[in-house]
Amino acid sequence: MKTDTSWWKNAAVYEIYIRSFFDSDGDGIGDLNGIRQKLPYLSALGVDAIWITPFFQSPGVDNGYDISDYYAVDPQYGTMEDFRALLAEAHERGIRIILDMVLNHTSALHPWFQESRASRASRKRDWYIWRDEPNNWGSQFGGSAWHRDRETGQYYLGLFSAAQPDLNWQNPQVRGAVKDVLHFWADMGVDGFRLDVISLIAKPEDYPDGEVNESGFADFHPFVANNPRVHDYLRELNAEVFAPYALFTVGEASAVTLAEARKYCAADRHELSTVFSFEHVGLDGSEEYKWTDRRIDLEELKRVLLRWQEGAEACFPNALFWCNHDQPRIVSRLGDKSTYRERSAKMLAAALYGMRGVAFVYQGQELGMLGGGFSSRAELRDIESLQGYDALRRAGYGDKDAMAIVSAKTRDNARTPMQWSAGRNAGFSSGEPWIKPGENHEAINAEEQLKRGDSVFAFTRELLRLRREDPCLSEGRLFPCEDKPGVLAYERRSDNRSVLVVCNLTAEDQRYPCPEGYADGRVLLSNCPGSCYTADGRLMPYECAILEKP
Ligand code: TEU
Repeated sequence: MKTDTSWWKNAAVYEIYIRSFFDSDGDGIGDLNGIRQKLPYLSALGVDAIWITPFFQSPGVDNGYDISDYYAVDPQYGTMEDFRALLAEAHERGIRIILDMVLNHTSALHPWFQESRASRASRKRDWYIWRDEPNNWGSQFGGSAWHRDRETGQYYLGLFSAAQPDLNWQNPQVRGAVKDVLHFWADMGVDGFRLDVISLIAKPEDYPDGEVNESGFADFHPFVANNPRVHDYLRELNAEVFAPYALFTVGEASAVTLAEARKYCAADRHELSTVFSFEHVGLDGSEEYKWTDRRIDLEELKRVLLRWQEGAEACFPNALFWCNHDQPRIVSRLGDKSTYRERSAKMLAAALYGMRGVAFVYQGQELGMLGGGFSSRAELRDIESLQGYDALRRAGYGDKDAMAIVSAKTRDNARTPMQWSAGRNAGFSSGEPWIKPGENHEAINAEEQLKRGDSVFAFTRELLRLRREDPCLSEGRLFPCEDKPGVLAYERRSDNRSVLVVCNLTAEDQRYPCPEGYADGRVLLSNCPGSCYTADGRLMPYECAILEKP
């Protein structure tokens, strides 16, 4: 039994999208040995843990989020021996490993589903969700959420796609099978799980029609997300797996409110360590219907971030993230893509990781990587984006307009190869990469940034060090400072110290007089060396500073 249960409370967890991280064998696809080779890089950045996206056997319709064998490593990512070697070497370096478990659904090729669909009388029929008639819910990746099975004449629920049938968690045999999977990996020594769309596992008793939106279907989230039974299921997993192994768990909680998040995360409820909520990144509407040109409003963003800090405070550490493998890159979204790229990338890091919680850094974010700049359908790889593009075309958009919308929002933005060097394929692979590398890798890459003291990498490393070593930044309560449009400012206070985080979120100068007591403050971190902010209260475009009260 492990005893260290609190290592994660202000940890830095680095997300690796395995397919795009580093290809060790030249097949154009990242792999486990690729991750192992880059452990020194991750140690240099100073991360406490890595979360690796699914590398289990899968037909790859959703790049591994459609698992056909939870006990096998997909050969394109390596072997079980490779994984054991990675685990051992990471642990030697003090880096923990978090696995990404997709338990809401399996692949349609999983033997459980194959058996379930074989006949209405199958012993595993009830392992999935079958109905005679569909309702009007749409699936996340396009079309109906109900998929007709020709052989048996019924419809099965696949909230994401037909290739990803939803498991029926109400069936105790299903929960037993899920726990077996978790035990298997926990026994091997992994340190935690990221639980894919865990807020969706408990389905409602009935399946009422909803209000139809731009997609031509109704959004299923209001009916499925956070069904009260999800908490029973999580308590069961916690008692039998998470607690006995002292595992860190982060649940991906689509459509979670703060009140719901408290239920998932409060220590006395024994469910999860923390949850990803999407309210801040969903301010452009992407959680409801993604394919519009709506953008995130900065003032709303500030309110949401601060509300989650305040609301989580006494209860659980927030999961702090800007980016993941489903979200467009944050500099492309909220920062400046040209003149102030590095400065805005650093400011965005300080704004978020200055807050209380677990810091999640997505691969390439520490370099200020940008989105993919996709210009044609042929360049897209993601099932959601391909279906989104086709739906826009059917709705009457021309190719250029449809591509403009899809290019800004596609998940492929996050999935272009990690930019290791200015060389061929950004140093990601000696073969043909499965997705096109970012055109900007000559300017934005790890090799170049590692040589430079003022890089985004160096800034991120320093920020993570401060979070680790400064009790005020790890434990201190957060107090928002006076509000001014375009500026995010808050104080962190511990018993005898106070630290100010002040950020100009805009490309314009801002006047924000230095809050009382900080005019002579020591600069712990700044993205504008030589700035006169404490003296004149002027913040340059995207300037940020972390100051310690004397
Ligand atoms: O994502 C859940 C999900 O709904 C995302 O599609 C997300 O909300 C959306 O992209 C934001 O606009 C998880 C995984 O992270 C994703 O990669 C999988 O495709 C999905 O579950 C299905 O397993």
